[in-house]
Amino acid sequence: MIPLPSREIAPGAVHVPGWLTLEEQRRLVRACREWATGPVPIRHTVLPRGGVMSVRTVCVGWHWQPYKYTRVAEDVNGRRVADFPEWMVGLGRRALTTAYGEAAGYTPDTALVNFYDGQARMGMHQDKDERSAAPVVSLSIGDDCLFRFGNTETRGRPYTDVRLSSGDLFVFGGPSRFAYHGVPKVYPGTGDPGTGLAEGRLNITMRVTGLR
Ligand code: MD3
Ligand code: FE
Repeated sequence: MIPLPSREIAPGAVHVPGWLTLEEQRRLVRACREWATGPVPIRHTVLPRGGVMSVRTVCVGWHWQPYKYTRVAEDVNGRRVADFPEWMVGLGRRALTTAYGEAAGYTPDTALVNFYDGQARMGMHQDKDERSAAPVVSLSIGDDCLFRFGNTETRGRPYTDVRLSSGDLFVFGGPSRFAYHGVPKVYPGTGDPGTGLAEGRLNITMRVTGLR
């Protein structure tokens, strides 16, 4: 096997283009479709000050709402979110092994699934609602996007722009775990319908909440 070339964008931030096979992407699309229907349906998250996120999100394991994790989706329908499946723990460990050469003790317990239509964006933010500094694993499926990876101090420069494509893996650990990041643009029509996703972009992030 020829190892896929991977690129360290910043210390602890490793991009592995084309990591998922088309078959793996198809399986993930199927799983996300199922989660999107319930027990807690996919929705646009409403922010505390009334804004509405342009991406649609469904959570597994723990429900994220700005800015906390709960088992029950009080802000949607009061149901408990779907369990975090064991096969996703395995996928998360494989991702860490690819990026860092080991996955010692990595046990993700939540996944946020974000769906982007052609107009959706995600502003620059840090992920800091987790009580753990364990790495975040990100998987992209469908249309390409422009991903902006910044610094830990400010929303602005310096940042690095990376184009993410279907099947790409990105792992954010170590000094990169609390960096600002965002998605300023999606490129409609660039995805392979063979993934099962006819349009738009799916991003799955696995995390360790540190909660129990
Ligand atoms: C860097 N999602 O769900 S994935 C998010 O494409 C989120 O849907 C974007 O930002 C998306 O919070 C970007 C890349 C990503 C995800 C989590 C990170 C980069 C990260 C956490 C820490 C540092
Ligand atoms: Fe994020």
